[in-house]
Amino acid sequence: MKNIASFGVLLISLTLTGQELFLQNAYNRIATSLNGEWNYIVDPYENGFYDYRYEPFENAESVSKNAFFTNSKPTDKTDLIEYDFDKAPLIKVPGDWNTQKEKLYYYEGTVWYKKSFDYTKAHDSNRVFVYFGAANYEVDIYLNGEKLGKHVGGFTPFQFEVSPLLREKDNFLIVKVDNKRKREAVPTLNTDWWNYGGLTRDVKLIETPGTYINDYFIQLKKDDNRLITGYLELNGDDVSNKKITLEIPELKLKKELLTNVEGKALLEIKTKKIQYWSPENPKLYEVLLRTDGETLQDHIGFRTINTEGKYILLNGEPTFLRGICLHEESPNEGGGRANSQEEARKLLGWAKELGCNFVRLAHYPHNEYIIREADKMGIMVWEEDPVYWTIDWENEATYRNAENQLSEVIHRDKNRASVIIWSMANETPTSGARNEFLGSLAEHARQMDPTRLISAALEISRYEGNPTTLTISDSYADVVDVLSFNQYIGWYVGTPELAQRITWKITQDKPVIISEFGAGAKYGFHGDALTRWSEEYQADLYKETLKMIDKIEKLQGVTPWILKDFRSPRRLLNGIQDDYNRKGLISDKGEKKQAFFVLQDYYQKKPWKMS
Ligand code: GCB
Repeated sequence: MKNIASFGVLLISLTLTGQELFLQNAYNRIATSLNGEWNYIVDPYENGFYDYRYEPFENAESVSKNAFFTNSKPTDKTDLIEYDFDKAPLIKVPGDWNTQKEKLYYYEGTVWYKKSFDYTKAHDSNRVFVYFGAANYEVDIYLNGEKLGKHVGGFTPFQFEVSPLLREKDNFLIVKVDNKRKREAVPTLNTDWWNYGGLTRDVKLIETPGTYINDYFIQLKKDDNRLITGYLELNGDDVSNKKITLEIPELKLKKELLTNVEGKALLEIKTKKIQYWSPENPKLYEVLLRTDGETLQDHIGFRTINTEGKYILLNGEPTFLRGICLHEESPNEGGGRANSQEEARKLLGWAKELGCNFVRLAHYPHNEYIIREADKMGIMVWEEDPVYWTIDWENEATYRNAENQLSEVIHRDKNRASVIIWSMANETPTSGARNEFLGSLAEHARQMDPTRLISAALEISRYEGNPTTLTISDSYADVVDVLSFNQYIGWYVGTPELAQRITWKITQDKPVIISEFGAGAKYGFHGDALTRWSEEYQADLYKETLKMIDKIEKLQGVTPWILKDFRSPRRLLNGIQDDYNRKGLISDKGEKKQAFFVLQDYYQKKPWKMS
């Protein structure tokens, strides 16, 4: 672990120069979608990657035709080639393989994907990138038989430049996707969600001028609601001393900036009459960025988010976060990974119906659609690095991986007003190595983004051995801006009546969020309030818990677990769970359970503004 700090510095500098990361605002760029049907080959032994001595084909001097990424065909009838992408079946991208193909429901391993396409650039000097919204978990990518690169981490975007390899006809893009779980990975072997594999988000080709706007960060300064700060950054051969214009027409604001030798221009703009983004008024301004060669459009909201003592201040006003946790699971019949704007709208629509102004996107970065919709709908967002439970804290590569995934999500969403909290981890066991690991992550997040709050979902402990007095004794509480913790009194500990005998002793002078509580209930199963799995038990637990947490003097928000039932291989009880964690307020088929209305009622009565 001793070298973690220096690794941190290295990655920060790569991140800040934008060398390793994808371009900003892929969402609004000129793009050609590669979504749709791809050919796929299931390859559990990775026969298309390794030879029979288990040496990677790609390391050989002359690459065998049996390497799948060569997409070879027999040249005559005597030729022996044991695969053919064009005869392989089709699978939909974006999408997980588990819910598309019955045979792949439990599959964890390698699947190869192939897409053929033609492409003509608008201008010869333009550059073209292949951009993936995400792929779970580890991918090797090849275009026309050449390796473009590799990416690790299942929930964040990555891109590769393809300009030198691209031809007008018959390109073939081949991706080896491997979702095997590994102890040293992030997340590790054990999670409470389905390990959906595949090209789970949009894939597209993005064309830019030779020198293009690669990155920008445009937000209000944390402690000055009149000052827009950040930077703009070019990428290309000729980035120095170039003019970039930033325009926000509605604010009648137009500013010309000149880049430095690194292609970067720092931003500091004083504004007057700004309408601040908030759940009541999710105001987004059209922002235009122009160079000689391109115009880029975005919609950006401006707000400040701070803490002061026990308060969370949105635009300077104490605000209660009326939240709910979400997994990135489709709200539609059959579930699976959500990956569309329509699904994002439906999920956030349910959250709105509950009365939420906040969602906790657990336990990994969700797709960009949901963040963009939250911006438009006025829902504040908690985003989380997939550092979950028992990560390999001593392993430097594990740290680099966690930090890289954090960099990628901050990089993607740093211009979104809805995002107010970066969460470093969920329910991690305290130890020196863990504190160092999470400490470095928080430092890294603050360096990349000084405008937002840092948190992590922690665990509770008993106060000086007293079983009914609870406290937070985790020293990571000193690092975070918002003190969040999960607790399952009444479900994993006792029955709901226990909640009324609990006393809380929270000594830290920070805002408190209960980041999880909940109980499993099968929709339509009824019993009395003590019958496990009944809707009545879950509803009663919600009532008792909400009464209990209202007594926490520093409470500034709550995100119960969870909006909708979600698939998990840890949930095997036949007839009740059937592979689903049943703590949803809504069933996997979209039916609302009684507890939904208990929470809705609580939120209707809860004032937004705290005093
Ligand atoms: C937790 C975890 C969450 C689980 C939940 C449960 O504490 O953070 O990922 O799904 O409990 O249902 O047990």
